[in-house]
Amino acid sequence: MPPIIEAVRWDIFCKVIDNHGDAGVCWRLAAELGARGHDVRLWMDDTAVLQWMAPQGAPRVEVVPWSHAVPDLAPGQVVIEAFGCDPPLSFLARMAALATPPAWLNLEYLSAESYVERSHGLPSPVMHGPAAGLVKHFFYPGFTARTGGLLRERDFAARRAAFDRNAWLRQCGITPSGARVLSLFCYEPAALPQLLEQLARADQPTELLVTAGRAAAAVHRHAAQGHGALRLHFLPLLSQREYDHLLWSCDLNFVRGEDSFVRGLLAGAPAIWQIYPQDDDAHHAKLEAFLGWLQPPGDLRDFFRAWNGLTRQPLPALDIPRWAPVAASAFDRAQALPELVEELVRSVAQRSTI
Ligand code: TRH
Repeated sequence: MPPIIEAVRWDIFCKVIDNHGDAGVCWRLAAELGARGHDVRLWMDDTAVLQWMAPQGAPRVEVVPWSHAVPDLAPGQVVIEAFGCDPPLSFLARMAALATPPAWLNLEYLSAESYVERSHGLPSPVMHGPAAGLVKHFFYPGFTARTGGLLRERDFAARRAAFDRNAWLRQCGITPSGARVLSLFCYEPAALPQLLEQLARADQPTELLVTAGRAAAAVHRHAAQGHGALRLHFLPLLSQREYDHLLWSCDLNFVRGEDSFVRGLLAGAPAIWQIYPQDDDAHHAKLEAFLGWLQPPGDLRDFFRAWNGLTRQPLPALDIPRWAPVAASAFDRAQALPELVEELVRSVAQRSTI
């Protein structure tokens, strides 16, 4: 049995590049470490997003504004650098000066690609700068037993079991009826007008809950109001907890980026992923790798590809009853993956004398 570390202090560094994913992943990790008894300092260069994402804060988590004037704080026993964001030089110097430097992990992006298993846990010796001589290690979330897995809060199942879907939907002005309920969190997919048209023309009515920000702006550009069988609801920015409630309430969720994508999988209903687009089209291989893991039927695979602009084929018709068992199986498999916080703690314990 690998050694398990006692509760220690973690420093998590997060730079907000764009969108909400960097902050979303780091906040979720910090809050879950706090819930498990660890003390966490979350260093963020832009904390504004937390006002709506986590207005309630979290026990044992202190947010440290990360600006040019770096606070003079002694490093904790573990340093997490999220997505290669380069902690401040003065902090690295303090790490190197310690008799027992902190365990240092670079938390990477989630992918189902095969390089993840190869790269997970690899050392990256630091050759230059104030941290020269220290070694950081890569930590990759992923979809196999040989990766860092996915984050699942310890209280996830209990929260889910206590959740009242109908009451939550009523708050949004939706009374349970024969309509299917969908949520939309996306960038600006070229196929969005097709989706709206498909829903408007369908035999079955649809309540579409549109998240605030880019998704709402994109829908506004194409359909200020719903028509035909489509009813639109524009949501405010939700806290992460409320966003889970949205996902748990819907028959199908459109998700994007990384964190909402994982939450969509864990919600257990079909989740259509818009992957974060990259200039060199690296996201194409990333999407295909995930489809390899999901093993969807042909029309669902085609839907993913068309939604992400990998093909110009028309969007297939949404077929929630047929896609639901695929989502249920993905949920079971996601539950069986390593749990990310446990894996982080385990990997720190293996590499340090803490
Ligand atoms: O916002 P994103 O597109 O973030 C992206 C990706 O993470 C991408 O990989 C990264 O490189 C880029 O940012 C910089 O999607 P993501 O990852 O799903 O993050 C959204 C977060 O916002 C997630 O934690 C859920 C949360 N959220 C809320 O808390 N309330 C809301 O109302 C909504 C819509 C989302």
